[in-house]
Amino acid sequence: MQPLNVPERLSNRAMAFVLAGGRGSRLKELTDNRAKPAVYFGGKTRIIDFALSNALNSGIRKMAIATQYKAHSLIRHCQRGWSFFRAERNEYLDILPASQRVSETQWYLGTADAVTQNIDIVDSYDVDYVVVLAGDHIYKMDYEIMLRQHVDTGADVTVGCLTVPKAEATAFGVMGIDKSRRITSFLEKPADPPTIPGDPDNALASMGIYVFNWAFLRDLLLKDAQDANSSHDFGADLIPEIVKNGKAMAHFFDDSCVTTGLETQPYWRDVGTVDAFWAANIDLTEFTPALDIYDKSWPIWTYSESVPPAKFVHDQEDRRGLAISSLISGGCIVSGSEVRNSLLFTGVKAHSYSSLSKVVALPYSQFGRNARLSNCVVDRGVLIPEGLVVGEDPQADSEWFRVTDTGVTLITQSMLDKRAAALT
Ligand code: ADQ
Ligand code: ADP
Repeated sequence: MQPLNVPERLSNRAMAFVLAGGRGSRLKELTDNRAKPAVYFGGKTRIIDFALSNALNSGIRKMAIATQYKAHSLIRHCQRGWSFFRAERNEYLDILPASQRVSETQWYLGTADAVTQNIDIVDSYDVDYVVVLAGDHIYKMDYEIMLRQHVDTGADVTVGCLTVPKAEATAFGVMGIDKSRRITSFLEKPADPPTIPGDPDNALASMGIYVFNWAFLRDLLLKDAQDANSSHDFGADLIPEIVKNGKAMAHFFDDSCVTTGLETQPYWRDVGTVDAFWAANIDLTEFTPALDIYDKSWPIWTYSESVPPAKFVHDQEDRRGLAISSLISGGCIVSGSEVRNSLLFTGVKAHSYSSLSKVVALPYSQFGRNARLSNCVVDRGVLIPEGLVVGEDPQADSEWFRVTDTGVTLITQSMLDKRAAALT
């Protein structure tokens, strides 16, 4: 019988190396005690679940997660949610805290150093390709397609890229390419980003996603480790070096993003600021959100607590508990309270006469009686006192809370504690 001509999935011979060590300081107090990849998103998941789910859905069964800044919450989440990989099936998931593995004085320096310090672990996975991912973006992407392009073009590195407005491009690696999509220039976070020829408003930006042949990357990392002038960072050092002396190819996100009929545009968000975090979460409450989190063909896996269903209570004082155009997670109780255009994570309680509008409430936050909040992000476990009004007078709010330029208010427990101490 003729064998079926099914191309081998390259993901079988690849691992994902997820960089999850950065703080994400523009998220302000939301990352005081947790790294950005551990920040909650979308009602049940955390930011890192998107990169890990993309890898899983792409067929990758070997993953390593490098952690550093305030890693406890992230490590706990990955251990609880992502511990189903089985060595007997040749599947691995290792969490690699920066623990001075190489020298007694050094934590991970740059992003490349996070891989260098774990060369032995990558070696032990016995893979041909390494897909380097950032653990801090929200998107759905099939890395198999990017791996295929990498192998077909014989590149040393393939860099994921997308188009961003010129004004935003200062936060990215910005590249120029030729007709074959070979990268001809790469500038890390340029003050004046070069734009796409014929498109003066936009630049071609690196997503911080790279595919390498492991043998090539291994040599390069060992060389880079000896270079006293290097900051040991992919974007600042390694990618520009390959562009100059090797073959670096651009892979367009549009070619491998996963979309459903609901999504009219490829979706990629860096929810790295309080405004962007709030907006991307609130967008999920829209009639047609930009991101389809109900897509069964590309599930976003996570650790999820076992909790009872959300409950809506018509209270004893004849007040209805209701939620309109909102996402309400398990374990929530909305009692005699009105919730509109809001996203409530696990275990949130809204008590009688409270009202919430465009509020992102992280797990186990509670809203006391008569509290009235709009355009807020409320941190995990925060107890909003009875009668507190936020979102109607930004100047008054900013005395105690963090109010962004566009009028979103971030509330944490320590802000409330300071306020309570000052008012008594
Ligand atoms: P940056 O946005 O500056 O640029 P960076 O701080 O390098 O991103 O973080 C990338 C990822 O690595 C994040 O997931 C972060 O959590 C993690 N990380 C940071 N430092 C780390 C360390 N020491 N150890 C382990 N993990 C670490 C990069 C590229 C740009 C590209 C953007 C896209 O340098 O070229 O355009 O990502 O967002
Ligand atoms: P999660 O990210 O799961 O919501 P928490 O916000 O509860 O987790 O905590 C994140 C990490 O920060 C945990 O390691 C927790 O022990 C620690 N932590 C939380 N609050 C404080 C605090 N006020 N001071 C010091 N560490 C804290």
